[in-house]
Amino acid sequence: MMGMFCFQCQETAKGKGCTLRGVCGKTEDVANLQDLLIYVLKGISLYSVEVRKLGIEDDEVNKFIMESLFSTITNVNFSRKDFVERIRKGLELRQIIRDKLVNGGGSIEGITHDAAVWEASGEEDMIAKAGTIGILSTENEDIRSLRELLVYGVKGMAAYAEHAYTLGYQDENIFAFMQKALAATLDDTLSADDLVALVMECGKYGVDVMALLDRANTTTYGNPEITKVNIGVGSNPGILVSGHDLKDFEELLKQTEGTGVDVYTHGEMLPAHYYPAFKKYSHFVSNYGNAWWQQDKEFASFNGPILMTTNCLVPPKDEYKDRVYTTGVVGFDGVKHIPDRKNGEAKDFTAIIEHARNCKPPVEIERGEIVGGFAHNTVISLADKVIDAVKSRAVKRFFVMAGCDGRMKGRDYYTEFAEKLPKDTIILTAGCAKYRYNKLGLGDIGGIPRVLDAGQCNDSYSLAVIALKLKEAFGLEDVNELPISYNIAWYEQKAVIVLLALLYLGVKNIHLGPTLPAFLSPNVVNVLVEKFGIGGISSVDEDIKMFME
Ligand code: SF4
Ligand code: SF3
Repeated sequence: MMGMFCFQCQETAKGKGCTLRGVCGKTEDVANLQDLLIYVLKGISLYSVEVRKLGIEDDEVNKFIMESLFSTITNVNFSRKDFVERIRKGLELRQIIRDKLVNGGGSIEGITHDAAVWEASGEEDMIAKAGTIGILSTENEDIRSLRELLVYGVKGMAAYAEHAYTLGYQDENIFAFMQKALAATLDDTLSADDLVALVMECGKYGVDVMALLDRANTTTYGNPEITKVNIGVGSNPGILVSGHDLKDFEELLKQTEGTGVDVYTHGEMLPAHYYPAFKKYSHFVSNYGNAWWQQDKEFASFNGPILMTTNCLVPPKDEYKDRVYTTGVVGFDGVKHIPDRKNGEAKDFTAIIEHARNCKPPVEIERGEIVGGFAHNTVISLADKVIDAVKSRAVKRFFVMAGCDGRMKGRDYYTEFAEKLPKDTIILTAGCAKYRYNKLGLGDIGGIPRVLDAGQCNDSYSLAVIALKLKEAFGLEDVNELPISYNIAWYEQKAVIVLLALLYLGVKNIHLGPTLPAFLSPNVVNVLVEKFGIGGISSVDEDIKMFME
Protein backbone atom coordinates (compact mmCIF):
# COMPACT_ATOMS: atom_id res chain seq x y z
CA MET A 1 0.00 0.00 0.00
CA MET A 2 1.49 3.29 -1.09
CA GLY A 3 -0.76 5.79 0.69
CA MET A 4 -1.45 9.36 -0.30
CA PHE A 5 -1.30 12.75 1.30
CA CYS A 6 -3.47 15.66 0.36
CA PHE A 7 -4.47 18.63 2.53
CA GLN A 8 -5.34 21.20 -0.09
CA CYS A 9 -9.00 21.74 0.81
CA GLN A 10 -11.04 22.63 3.85
CA GLU A 11 -12.64 19.20 4.15
CA THR A 12 -9.37 17.35 4.49
CA ALA A 13 -9.63 14.32 6.80
CA LYS A 14 -9.58 15.18 10.51
CA GLY A 15 -8.49 18.71 9.61
CA LYS A 16 -4.99 17.30 8.93
CA GLY A 17 -4.77 15.45 5.63
CA CYS A 18 -6.40 12.73 3.56
CA THR A 19 -4.20 9.64 3.68
CA LEU A 20 -6.26 6.71 2.43
CA ARG A 21 -8.81 8.26 0.13
CA GLY A 22 -9.99 11.82 -0.26
CA VAL A 23 -13.05 12.99 1.61
CA CYS A 24 -13.86 14.44 -1.84
CA GLY A 25 -13.80 10.92 -3.27
CA LYS A 26 -10.36 11.17 -4.88
CA THR A 27 -8.67 7.78 -4.93
CA GLU A 28 -5.12 7.15 -3.78
CA ASP A 29 -3.77 6.57 -7.29
CA VAL A 30 -5.39 9.74 -8.64
CA ALA A 31 -4.15 11.81 -5.69
CA ASN A 32 -0.61 10.59 -6.30
CA LEU A 33 -0.81 11.11 -10.05
CA GLN A 34 -1.99 14.67 -9.41
CA ASP A 35 1.10 15.22 -7.24
CA LEU A 36 3.25 13.81 -10.02
CA LEU A 37 1.60 16.05 -12.60
CA ILE A 38 2.41 19.08 -10.44
CA TYR A 39 5.98 17.80 -10.22
CA VAL A 40 6.13 17.56 -14.03
CA LEU A 41 4.80 21.13 -14.31
CA LYS A 42 7.55 22.27 -11.96
CA GLY A 43 10.13 20.52 -14.12
CA ILE A 44 8.77 22.16 -17.29
CA SER A 45 8.82 25.51 -15.50
CA LEU A 46 12.54 25.22 -14.73
CA TYR A 47 13.11 25.36 -18.49
CA SER A 48 10.32 27.75 -19.46
CA VAL A 49 11.52 30.39 -17.00
CA GLU A 50 14.90 30.34 -18.80
CA VAL A 51 13.33 30.22 -22.26
CA ARG A 52 11.34 33.34 -21.41
CA LYS A 53 14.60 35.15 -20.66
CA LEU A 54 15.47 34.61 -24.32
CA GLY A 55 12.31 36.46 -25.28
CA ILE A 56 10.50 33.28 -26.28
CA GLU A 57 6.92 32.75 -25.16
CA ASP A 58 5.62 29.21 -25.62
CA ASP A 59 1.83 29.21 -25.96
CA GLU A 60 1.52 25.48 -25.75
CA VAL A 61 3.47 25.33 -22.49
CA ASN A 62 1.51 28.24 -21.03
CA LYS A 63 -1.79 26.59 -21.86
CA PHE A 64 -0.73 23.15 -20.72
CA ILE A 65 0.51 24.37 -17.35
CA MET A 66 -2.62 26.47 -16.80
CA GLU A 67 -5.03 23.66 -17.67
CA SER A 68 -3.09 21.05 -15.77
CA LEU A 69 -3.03 23.15 -12.61
CA PHE A 70 -6.77 23.68 -12.97
CA SER A 71 -7.36 19.94 -13.38
CA THR A 72 -5.85 19.27 -9.94
CA ILE A 73 -8.15 21.64 -8.04
CA THR A 74 -10.49 19.87 -5.65
CA ASN A 75 -13.50 18.28 -7.36
CA VAL A 76 -12.40 18.99 -10.92
CA ASN A 77 -11.02 15.75 -12.26
CA PHE A 78 -11.04 12.26 -10.74
CA SER A 79 -9.89 10.34 -13.81
CA ARG A 80 -6.74 8.23 -13.57
CA LYS A 81 -6.64 7.96 -17.34
CA ASP A 82 -6.70 11.76 -17.74
CA PHE A 83 -3.80 12.27 -15.35
CA VAL A 84 -1.69 9.51 -16.89
CA GLU A 85 -2.24 11.17 -20.26
CA ARG A 86 -1.41 14.62 -18.90
CA ILE A 87 1.83 13.38 -17.33
CA ARG A 88 2.82 11.72 -20.59
CA LYS A 89 2.08 14.90 -22.52
CA GLY A 90 3.90 16.96 -19.89
CA LEU A 91 7.08 14.93 -20.24
CA GLU A 92 6.89 15.39 -23.99
CA LEU A 93 6.49 19.15 -23.62
CA ARG A 94 9.35 19.25 -21.15
CA GLN A 95 11.60 17.83 -23.83
CA ILE A 96 10.32 20.32 -26.41
CA ILE A 97 10.88 23.33 -24.17
CA ARG A 98 14.31 22.00 -23.20
CA ASP A 99 15.22 21.81 -26.88
CA LYS A 100 13.97 25.35 -27.37
CA LEU A 101 16.25 26.51 -24.61
CA VAL A 102 19.25 24.77 -26.13
CA ASN A 103 18.44 25.87 -29.68
CA GLY A 104 17.85 29.43 -28.52
CA GLY A 105 21.37 29.57 -27.13
CA GLY A 106 20.42 29.15 -23.46
CA SER A 107 22.17 26.89 -21.02
CA ILE A 108 20.74 23.76 -19.42
CA GLU A 109 23.78 23.21 -17.25
CA GLY A 110 22.23 24.54 -14.08
CA ILE A 111 18.98 22.63 -14.58
CA THR A 112 19.73 19.41 -12.81
CA HIS A 113 16.77 18.95 -10.51
CA ASP A 114 15.15 15.52 -10.75
CA ALA A 115 11.85 17.15 -11.80
CA ALA A 116 13.59 18.34 -14.94
CA VAL A 117 15.25 15.08 -15.90
CA TRP A 118 13.37 11.98 -14.68
CA GLU A 119 11.63 9.84 -17.25
CA ALA A 120 8.74 7.37 -17.09
CA SER A 121 8.51 4.28 -19.24
CA GLY A 122 4.82 3.74 -18.56
CA GLU A 123 1.91 3.99 -16.16
CA GLU A 124 3.37 1.73 -13.47
CA ASP A 125 6.55 3.76 -13.53
CA MET A 126 4.51 6.89 -12.99
CA ILE A 127 2.69 5.38 -10.04
CA ALA A 128 5.99 4.30 -8.47
CA LYS A 129 7.53 7.72 -9.00
CA ALA A 130 4.44 9.48 -7.65
CA GLY A 131 4.95 7.82 -4.29
CA THR A 132 8.33 9.48 -3.86
CA ILE A 133 7.66 13.13 -4.71
CA GLY A 134 4.53 13.98 -2.70
CA ILE A 135 3.93 16.97 -0.45
CA LEU A 136 5.55 15.31 2.58
CA SER A 137 8.85 14.97 0.72
CA THR A 138 9.53 18.56 1.83
CA GLU A 139 10.57 17.87 5.39
CA ASN A 140 10.64 21.33 6.95
CA GLU A 141 7.07 22.03 8.01
CA ASP A 142 7.17 25.78 7.37
CA ILE A 143 8.83 25.52 3.98
CA ARG A 144 6.33 22.81 3.03
CA SER A 145 3.48 25.03 4.20
CA LEU A 146 4.66 28.05 2.18
CA ARG A 147 5.39 25.97 -0.91
CA GLU A 148 1.92 24.48 -0.82
CA LEU A 149 0.27 27.84 -0.10
CA LEU A 150 2.02 29.15 -3.20
CA VAL A 151 1.05 26.15 -5.33
CA TYR A 152 -2.61 26.37 -4.23
CA GLY A 153 -2.64 30.09 -4.95
CA VAL A 154 -1.27 29.38 -8.40
CA LYS A 155 -3.87 26.63 -8.95
CA GLY A 156 -6.64 29.14 -8.23
CA MET A 157 -4.95 31.67 -10.49
CA ALA A 158 -4.82 29.06 -13.26
CA ALA A 159 -8.55 28.43 -13.01
CA TYR A 160 -9.37 32.09 -13.49
CA ALA A 161 -6.73 32.50 -16.20
CA GLU A 162 -8.28 29.56 -18.04
CA HIS A 163 -11.75 31.13 -18.03
CA ALA A 164 -10.33 34.38 -19.38
CA TYR A 165 -8.25 32.49 -21.97
CA THR A 166 -11.33 30.68 -23.25
CA LEU A 167 -12.86 34.07 -23.96
CA GLY A 168 -9.74 35.22 -25.78
CA TYR A 169 -8.08 37.15 -22.95
CA GLN A 170 -4.61 36.37 -21.69
CA ASP A 171 -1.74 38.04 -19.91
CA GLU A 172 1.78 36.68 -20.38
CA ASN A 173 2.86 38.12 -17.04
CA ILE A 174 0.36 35.85 -15.33
CA PHE A 175 1.73 32.77 -17.13
CA ALA A 176 5.24 33.89 -16.29
CA PHE A 177 4.40 34.21 -12.61
CA MET A 178 2.74 30.79 -12.45
CA GLN A 179 5.85 29.20 -13.87
CA LYS A 180 8.25 31.22 -11.75
CA ALA A 181 6.31 30.19 -8.65
CA LEU A 182 6.25 26.51 -9.61
CA ALA A 183 9.98 26.50 -10.27
CA ALA A 184 10.64 28.32 -7.00
CA THR A 185 9.05 25.50 -5.02
CA LEU A 186 11.93 23.25 -6.15
CA ASP A 187 14.59 25.68 -4.96
CA ASP A 188 16.03 24.56 -1.65
CA THR A 189 18.06 27.75 -1.31
CA LEU A 190 14.94 29.87 -0.82
CA SER A 191 14.27 30.84 2.79
CA ALA A 192 10.87 31.11 4.44
CA ASP A 193 11.06 34.89 3.95
CA ASP A 194 11.72 34.44 0.22
CA LEU A 195 8.69 32.20 -0.03
CA VAL A 196 6.51 34.65 1.94
CA ALA A 197 7.52 37.32 -0.59
CA LEU A 198 6.47 35.02 -3.44
CA VAL A 199 3.16 34.32 -1.73
CA MET A 200 2.52 38.07 -1.56
CA GLU A 201 3.49 38.46 -5.20
CA CYS A 202 1.01 35.69 -5.95
CA GLY A 203 -1.67 37.96 -4.45
CA LYS A 204 -0.71 40.71 -6.89
CA TYR A 205 -1.20 38.36 -9.83
CA GLY A 206 -4.38 37.16 -8.19
CA VAL A 207 -5.76 40.69 -8.47
CA ASP A 208 -4.55 40.88 -12.07
CA VAL A 209 -6.10 37.58 -13.11
CA MET A 210 -9.45 38.41 -11.55
CA ALA A 211 -9.40 41.84 -13.23
CA LEU A 212 -8.58 40.11 -16.53
CA LEU A 213 -11.44 37.67 -16.13
CA ASP A 214 -13.79 40.48 -15.12
CA ARG A 215 -12.86 42.28 -18.32
CA ALA A 216 -13.29 39.11 -20.37
CA ASN A 217 -16.71 38.35 -18.90
CA THR A 218 -18.16 41.85 -19.01
CA THR A 219 -16.78 42.68 -22.46
CA THR A 220 -18.14 39.43 -23.87
CA TYR A 221 -21.44 39.16 -22.03
CA GLY A 222 -22.14 42.68 -20.69
CA ASN A 223 -22.16 43.96 -17.13
CA PRO A 224 -24.21 41.87 -14.71
CA GLU A 225 -27.57 43.50 -13.98
CA ILE A 226 -29.85 43.33 -10.97
CA THR A 227 -31.90 40.24 -11.71
CA LYS A 228 -34.68 38.25 -10.12
CA VAL A 229 -33.86 34.61 -10.70
CA ASN A 230 -36.64 32.03 -10.76
CA ILE A 231 -35.86 28.97 -8.62
CA GLY A 232 -38.82 26.86 -9.74
CA VAL A 233 -39.11 24.58 -12.77
CA GLY A 234 -40.76 24.60 -16.21
CA SER A 235 -42.62 21.79 -17.94
CA ASN A 236 -40.05 20.82 -20.60
CA PRO A 237 -37.13 18.46 -20.18
CA GLY A 238 -34.02 20.34 -19.20
CA ILE A 239 -30.23 20.36 -19.08
CA LEU A 240 -28.65 21.44 -15.81
CA VAL A 241 -25.36 23.31 -16.14
CA SER A 242 -22.90 23.63 -13.29
CA GLY A 243 -19.37 24.95 -12.83
CA HIS A 244 -18.06 28.35 -13.88
CA ASP A 245 -17.51 28.32 -17.65
CA LEU A 246 -19.64 30.96 -19.36
CA LYS A 247 -18.50 30.10 -22.88
CA ASP A 248 -19.77 26.52 -22.54
CA PHE A 249 -22.96 27.98 -21.19
CA GLU A 250 -23.39 30.35 -24.10
CA GLU A 251 -22.77 27.65 -26.68
CA LEU A 252 -25.21 25.30 -25.03
CA LEU A 253 -27.88 28.02 -24.89
CA LYS A 254 -27.48 28.64 -28.60
CA GLN A 255 -27.59 24.97 -29.50
CA THR A 256 -30.67 24.23 -27.40
CA GLU A 257 -32.68 27.11 -28.84
CA GLY A 258 -35.85 25.84 -30.49
CA THR A 259 -35.23 22.20 -29.47
CA GLY A 260 -37.87 22.09 -26.73
CA VAL A 261 -35.11 21.52 -24.17
CA ASP A 262 -34.78 24.07 -21.36
CA VAL A 263 -31.56 25.14 -19.70
CA TYR A 264 -31.08 25.49 -15.94
CA THR A 265 -28.16 26.57 -13.79
CA HIS A 266 -26.83 24.83 -10.69
CA GLY A 267 -24.34 25.94 -8.03
CA GLU A 268 -21.78 28.44 -9.30
CA MET A 269 -23.52 28.83 -12.67
CA LEU A 270 -26.34 30.81 -11.01
CA PRO A 271 -24.73 34.19 -11.88
CA ALA A 272 -25.16 33.41 -15.60
CA HIS A 273 -28.68 34.76 -15.05
CA TYR A 274 -27.26 38.21 -14.34
CA TYR A 275 -25.61 38.69 -17.76
CA PRO A 276 -27.55 40.61 -20.42
CA ALA A 277 -26.27 38.30 -23.16
CA PHE A 278 -28.04 35.27 -21.68
CA LYS A 279 -31.33 36.91 -20.72
CA LYS A 280 -32.65 36.92 -24.24
CA TYR A 281 -33.03 33.15 -24.32
CA SER A 282 -36.58 32.23 -23.31
CA HIS A 283 -35.61 28.60 -22.71
CA PHE A 284 -33.11 29.67 -20.03
CA VAL A 285 -35.52 28.87 -17.23
CA SER A 286 -34.17 29.02 -13.71
CA ASN A 287 -31.62 28.07 -11.11
CA TYR A 288 -32.20 24.58 -9.79
CA GLY A 289 -30.97 23.70 -6.32
CA ASN A 290 -28.10 24.88 -4.23
CA ALA A 291 -24.35 24.60 -3.80
CA TRP A 292 -22.25 21.78 -5.24
CA TRP A 293 -22.36 19.43 -2.28
CA GLN A 294 -26.12 18.98 -2.57
CA GLN A 295 -25.81 17.62 -6.09
CA ASP A 296 -26.29 14.00 -5.07
CA LYS A 297 -29.94 14.73 -4.27
CA GLU A 298 -30.54 17.56 -6.71
CA PHE A 299 -29.04 15.85 -9.76
CA ALA A 300 -31.22 12.83 -9.00
CA SER A 301 -34.47 14.81 -8.93
CA PHE A 302 -33.54 16.97 -11.93
CA ASN A 303 -34.30 14.02 -14.23
CA GLY A 304 -32.40 15.47 -17.20
CA PRO A 305 -28.71 15.44 -18.14
CA ILE A 306 -26.17 17.55 -16.25
CA LEU A 307 -23.22 19.37 -17.78
CA MET A 308 -20.23 19.89 -15.47
CA THR A 309 -18.14 22.67 -16.98
CA THR A 310 -15.72 22.95 -14.02
CA ASN A 311 -15.71 22.17 -10.30
CA CYS A 312 -17.29 21.12 -8.11
CA LEU A 313 -18.07 17.56 -9.18
CA VAL A 314 -18.98 15.00 -6.53
CA PRO A 315 -18.36 11.40 -7.63
CA PRO A 316 -21.72 10.69 -9.27
CA LYS A 317 -24.15 8.16 -7.82
CA ASP A 318 -25.21 5.25 -10.04
CA GLU A 319 -28.74 6.57 -10.00
CA TYR A 320 -27.81 9.52 -12.22
CA LYS A 321 -24.27 8.77 -13.41
CA ASP A 322 -25.40 8.07 -16.97
CA ARG A 323 -26.91 11.57 -17.09
CA VAL A 324 -23.67 13.37 -16.15
CA TYR A 325 -21.49 14.90 -18.89
CA THR A 326 -18.13 16.51 -18.23
CA THR A 327 -16.29 18.93 -20.46
CA GLY A 328 -13.08 20.98 -20.46
CA VAL A 329 -10.67 19.98 -17.67
CA VAL A 330 -13.35 18.11 -15.74
CA GLY A 331 -13.22 14.33 -15.83
CA PHE A 332 -14.50 11.20 -14.17
CA ASP A 333 -13.83 7.69 -15.44
CA GLY A 334 -17.00 6.15 -16.87
CA VAL A 335 -18.72 9.52 -17.36
CA LYS A 336 -19.34 10.91 -20.86
CA HIS A 337 -17.06 13.77 -21.92
CA ILE A 338 -17.83 16.50 -24.44
CA PRO A 339 -14.65 17.17 -26.43
CA ASP A 340 -12.87 20.52 -26.69
CA ARG A 341 -13.42 23.11 -29.39
CA LYS A 342 -11.56 22.48 -32.62
CA ASN A 343 -10.40 25.14 -35.06
CA GLY A 344 -12.28 27.86 -33.23
CA GLU A 345 -15.63 26.12 -33.69
CA ALA A 346 -18.16 25.74 -30.89
CA LYS A 347 -18.26 22.54 -28.83
CA ASP A 348 -20.77 20.03 -30.07
CA PHE A 349 -23.48 19.56 -27.46
CA THR A 350 -25.71 17.38 -29.67
CA ALA A 351 -25.30 14.29 -27.49
CA ILE A 352 -26.46 15.96 -24.29
CA ILE A 353 -29.33 17.74 -26.07
CA GLU A 354 -30.54 14.48 -27.61
CA HIS A 355 -30.25 12.83 -24.22
CA ALA A 356 -32.39 15.57 -22.64
CA ARG A 357 -35.20 15.13 -25.15
CA ASN A 358 -35.90 11.66 -23.79
CA CYS A 359 -35.94 12.72 -20.15
CA LYS A 360 -38.75 13.78 -17.88
CA PRO A 361 -38.93 17.44 -16.81
CA PRO A 362 -37.29 18.27 -13.48
CA VAL A 363 -39.11 17.68 -10.21
CA GLU A 364 -39.86 20.95 -8.46
CA ILE A 365 -37.87 21.24 -5.24
CA GLU A 366 -38.62 24.87 -4.43
CA ARG A 367 -40.41 27.87 -5.81
CA GLY A 368 -39.83 31.61 -5.79
CA GLU A 369 -37.08 34.02 -6.73
CA ILE A 370 -33.68 35.17 -5.56
CA VAL A 371 -32.10 38.49 -6.45
CA GLY A 372 -28.53 39.00 -7.63
CA GLY A 373 -26.33 40.85 -10.07
CA PHE A 374 -24.61 43.27 -7.74
CA ALA A 375 -21.22 43.27 -9.39
CA HIS A 376 -19.07 46.41 -9.21
CA ASN A 377 -20.71 48.21 -12.11
CA THR A 378 -24.18 47.97 -10.56
CA VAL A 379 -23.11 48.78 -7.03
CA ILE A 380 -21.03 51.73 -8.17
CA SER A 381 -24.00 53.05 -10.10
CA LEU A 382 -25.87 52.92 -6.78
CA ALA A 383 -22.95 54.56 -4.97
CA ASP A 384 -24.83 57.72 -3.99
CA LYS A 385 -27.60 55.70 -2.42
CA VAL A 386 -25.08 53.49 -0.62
CA ILE A 387 -23.03 56.44 0.63
CA ASP A 388 -26.14 58.23 1.90
CA ALA A 389 -27.24 55.08 3.68
CA VAL A 390 -23.87 54.84 5.43
CA LYS A 391 -23.75 58.54 6.28
CA SER A 392 -27.27 58.51 7.71
CA ARG A 393 -26.32 55.38 9.68
CA ALA A 394 -29.15 53.44 8.02
CA VAL A 395 -26.37 51.00 7.11
CA LYS A 396 -23.89 50.49 9.95
CA ARG A 397 -21.65 47.88 8.47
CA PHE A 398 -21.05 45.68 5.43
CA PHE A 399 -20.02 42.06 5.78
CA VAL A 400 -18.08 40.41 3.00
CA MET A 401 -19.17 36.78 3.28
CA ALA A 402 -17.84 35.57 -0.05
CA GLY A 403 -16.25 32.20 -0.74
CA CYS A 404 -17.21 28.58 -0.90
CA ASP A 405 -19.84 26.33 0.56
CA GLY A 406 -19.21 22.77 1.68
CA ARG A 407 -20.83 19.83 3.39
CA MET A 408 -19.24 20.25 6.80
CA LYS A 409 -21.81 20.58 9.56
CA GLY A 410 -20.02 23.60 11.04
CA ARG A 411 -21.04 25.66 8.00
CA ASP A 412 -24.46 26.15 9.59
CA TYR A 413 -22.52 28.94 11.29
CA TYR A 414 -22.84 31.09 8.16
CA THR A 415 -26.63 30.72 7.99
CA GLU A 416 -26.94 31.58 11.66
CA PHE A 417 -24.48 34.44 11.31
CA ALA A 418 -26.51 35.95 8.44
CA GLU A 419 -29.76 35.52 10.38
CA LYS A 420 -28.42 37.08 13.54
CA LEU A 421 -26.64 40.04 11.97
CA PRO A 422 -28.19 43.35 13.05
CA LYS A 423 -30.82 44.53 10.56
CA ASP A 424 -28.77 47.60 9.70
CA THR A 425 -26.03 45.55 8.06
CA ILE A 426 -25.56 44.37 4.49
CA ILE A 427 -23.92 41.17 3.28
CA LEU A 428 -21.70 41.38 0.20
CA THR A 429 -21.24 37.95 -1.30
CA ALA A 430 -19.80 36.01 -4.23
CA GLY A 431 -19.08 32.33 -4.76
CA CYS A 432 -21.17 29.39 -3.69
CA ALA A 433 -21.00 30.42 -0.01
CA LYS A 434 -24.13 32.47 -0.70
CA TYR A 435 -26.37 29.41 -0.69
CA ARG A 436 -26.08 29.40 3.08
CA TYR A 437 -28.18 32.58 3.32
CA ASN A 438 -29.49 33.74 -0.07
CA LYS A 439 -32.94 32.26 0.44
CA LEU A 440 -33.54 33.57 3.96
CA GLY A 441 -35.48 36.65 2.89
CA LEU A 442 -33.33 39.04 4.90
CA GLY A 443 -35.13 42.09 3.49
CA ASP A 444 -33.69 45.40 2.38
CA ILE A 445 -32.57 48.76 3.73
CA GLY A 446 -34.26 51.61 1.90
CA GLY A 447 -34.45 49.51 -1.25
CA ILE A 448 -30.91 48.08 -0.99
CA PRO A 449 -31.21 44.30 -0.49
CA ARG A 450 -29.41 43.02 2.60
CA VAL A 451 -27.69 40.30 0.54
CA LEU A 452 -25.85 41.69 -2.47
CA ASP A 453 -24.60 38.88 -4.69
CA ALA A 454 -21.80 39.92 -7.05
CA GLY A 455 -21.61 36.54 -8.80
CA GLN A 456 -19.19 33.61 -8.92
CA CYS A 457 -16.15 33.20 -6.65
CA ASN A 458 -13.98 35.04 -9.21
CA ASP A 459 -16.37 37.98 -8.94
CA SER A 460 -15.04 38.51 -5.42
CA TYR A 461 -12.90 40.92 -7.40
CA SER A 462 -16.04 43.05 -7.69
CA LEU A 463 -16.23 43.24 -3.92
CA ALA A 464 -12.65 44.53 -3.78
CA VAL A 465 -13.41 47.12 -6.47
CA ILE A 466 -16.49 48.23 -4.53
CA ALA A 467 -14.42 48.60 -1.34
CA LEU A 468 -11.74 50.63 -3.14
CA LYS A 469 -14.38 52.91 -4.70
CA LEU A 470 -16.06 53.46 -1.35
CA LYS A 471 -12.68 54.31 0.17
CA GLU A 472 -12.28 56.94 -2.51
CA ALA A 473 -15.82 58.25 -2.11
CA PHE A 474 -15.39 58.64 1.64
CA GLY A 475 -11.97 60.23 1.16
CA LEU A 476 -10.24 57.60 3.31
CA GLU A 477 -6.54 56.77 3.28
CA ASP A 478 -6.91 53.13 4.11
CA VAL A 479 -9.44 50.54 2.92
CA ASN A 480 -9.51 49.18 6.48
CA GLU A 481 -11.13 52.36 7.76
CA LEU A 482 -14.33 51.48 5.91
CA PRO A 483 -17.20 49.92 7.86
CA ILE A 484 -16.58 46.58 6.13
CA SER A 485 -15.79 43.31 7.89
CA TYR A 486 -14.60 40.16 6.17
CA ASN A 487 -15.98 36.81 7.29
CA ILE A 488 -15.02 34.49 4.47
CA ALA A 489 -15.78 30.80 3.99
CA TRP A 490 -13.29 28.75 2.05
CA TYR A 491 -13.18 25.25 0.60
CA GLU A 492 -10.98 24.85 -2.44
CA GLN A 493 -7.90 26.50 -3.96
CA LYS A 494 -9.66 29.31 -5.81
CA ALA A 495 -10.52 30.70 -2.41
CA VAL A 496 -6.77 30.71 -1.70
CA ILE A 497 -6.05 33.05 -4.60
CA VAL A 498 -9.00 35.27 -3.64
CA LEU A 499 -7.61 35.50 -0.11
CA LEU A 500 -4.08 36.30 -1.31
CA ALA A 501 -5.52 38.95 -3.65
CA LEU A 502 -7.35 40.61 -0.76
CA LEU A 503 -4.18 40.58 1.33
CA TYR A 504 -2.27 42.14 -1.53
CA LEU A 505 -4.87 44.92 -1.68
CA GLY A 506 -4.12 45.64 1.96
CA VAL A 507 -7.29 44.24 3.50
CA LYS A 508 -6.69 43.37 7.15
CA ASN A 509 -8.47 41.34 9.81
CA ILE A 510 -10.05 38.81 7.47
CA HIS A 511 -11.74 35.98 9.31
CA LEU A 512 -11.55 32.63 7.61
CA GLY A 513 -13.66 29.58 8.33
CA PRO A 514 -15.14 27.20 9.08
CA THR A 515 -11.58 26.04 9.91
CA LEU A 516 -8.16 27.44 9.06
CA PRO A 517 -6.29 25.60 6.28
CA ALA A 518 -4.49 22.47 7.42
CA PHE A 519 -1.62 23.38 5.10
CA LEU A 520 -0.74 26.45 7.16
CA SER A 521 1.87 25.50 9.73
CA PRO A 522 1.64 27.20 13.16
CA ASN A 523 4.52 29.53 12.22
CA VAL A 524 2.92 30.50 8.92
CA VAL A 525 -0.35 31.16 10.72
CA ASN A 526 1.57 33.42 13.11
CA VAL A 527 3.00 35.41 10.21
CA LEU A 528 -0.51 35.85 8.75
CA VAL A 529 -1.86 36.90 12.14
CA GLU A 530 0.94 39.38 12.80
CA LYS A 531 1.09 40.89 9.32
CA PHE A 532 -2.59 40.84 8.38
CA GLY A 533 -4.62 40.17 11.50
CA ILE A 534 -6.07 36.99 9.97
CA GLY A 535 -8.34 35.07 12.31
CA GLY A 536 -10.63 32.08 12.46
CA ILE A 537 -14.21 31.99 13.63
CA SER A 538 -15.70 31.21 17.03
CA SER A 539 -19.39 31.30 17.98
CA VAL A 540 -21.86 33.38 15.98
CA ASP A 541 -22.77 35.60 18.95
CA GLU A 542 -19.18 36.25 19.96
CA ASP A 543 -18.15 36.97 16.39
CA ILE A 544 -20.99 39.38 15.69
CA LYS A 545 -20.17 41.22 18.91
CA MET A 546 -16.49 41.38 17.93
CA PHE A 547 -17.23 42.63 14.40
CA MET A 548 -19.77 45.24 15.51
CA GLU A 549 -17.57 46.78 18.22
FE1 SF4 B 1 -8.78 15.45 0.88
FE2 SF4 B 1 -9.53 17.83 -0.04
FE3 SF4 B 1 -7.37 16.64 -1.01
FE4 SF4 B 1 -9.84 15.72 -1.59
S1 SF4 B 1 -8.91 17.69 -2.19
S2 SF4 B 1 -8.05 14.49 -1.04
S3 SF4 B 1 -10.88 16.09 0.41
S4 SF4 B 1 -7.65 17.38 1.08
FE1 SF3 C 1 -17.84 26.86 -5.05
FE2 SF3 C 1 -16.55 24.63 -5.69
FE3 SF3 C 1 -15.44 27.21 -4.15
FE4 SF3 C 1 -16.56 28.95 -7.09
S1 SF3 C 1 -17.90 25.71 -6.89
S2 SF3 C 1 -16.69 28.76 -5.04
S3 SF3 C 1 -16.59 25.47 -3.77
